[in-house]
Amino acid sequence: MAKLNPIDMAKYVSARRALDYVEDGMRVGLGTGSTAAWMVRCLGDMVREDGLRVTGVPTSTRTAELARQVGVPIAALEDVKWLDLTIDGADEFDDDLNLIKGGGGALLQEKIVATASDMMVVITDPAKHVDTLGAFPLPIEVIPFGWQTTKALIEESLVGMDVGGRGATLRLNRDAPFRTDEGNLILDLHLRRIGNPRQLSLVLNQIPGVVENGLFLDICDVVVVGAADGSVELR
Ligand code: ABF
Repeated sequence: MAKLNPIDMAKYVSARRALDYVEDGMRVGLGTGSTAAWMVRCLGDMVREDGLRVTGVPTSTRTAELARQVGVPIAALEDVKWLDLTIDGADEFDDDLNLIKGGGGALLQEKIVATASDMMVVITDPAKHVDTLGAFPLPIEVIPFGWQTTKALIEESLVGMDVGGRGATLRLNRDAPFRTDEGNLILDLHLRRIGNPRQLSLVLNQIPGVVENGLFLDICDVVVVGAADGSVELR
């Protein structure tokens, strides 16, 4: 392999280490994002070169396409029903292994697949670690019908919440008209700090029009932190 730049090296070593959890015959959730893409490519090598037998369940159409390209057999979650392991990236993680995910717009399938797994392993790098979640804008998936009304209801729900305080902004995803694989929209909630993620997640998901949010709480079992020097830390 050609020498990797520091960012790709960190992604590669975390992805490669996470694959140590994959055993022959496993049903594996395949995450979305650039770090997860390294994992899918390495998994393809293991299938082609080592004869590893796995069934991959992609969390986005782009991951499904990459899996096909590299030779990872895939199936729909409807057909597999439950998974042994999911390996996915993240936008932020804290010391409780709670995550913000969804910067890539795949949070709904990612959360369904990760929840339907015996184990979730997150692959990431030191820059994603935070003491308190919220520096990364929280993606919220909403249906297109009346999304501006849903946005107003979300803003109202923040009153009195333990979040970043004044200046919090909510806007349609920067790639608007960004559509998820399900045809929904992503709103980015710029809170800077989320003091009570559990409370916020429950409140958000009660709002009609909100499909899901990017807070992954009590789902992740292991965070594999890759570094540019090729070292790996497990949390
Ligand atoms: C995906 O991985 C998304 O939920 C998250 O936004 C992304 C992180 O992407 P990358 O690995 O490219 O930083 O699971």
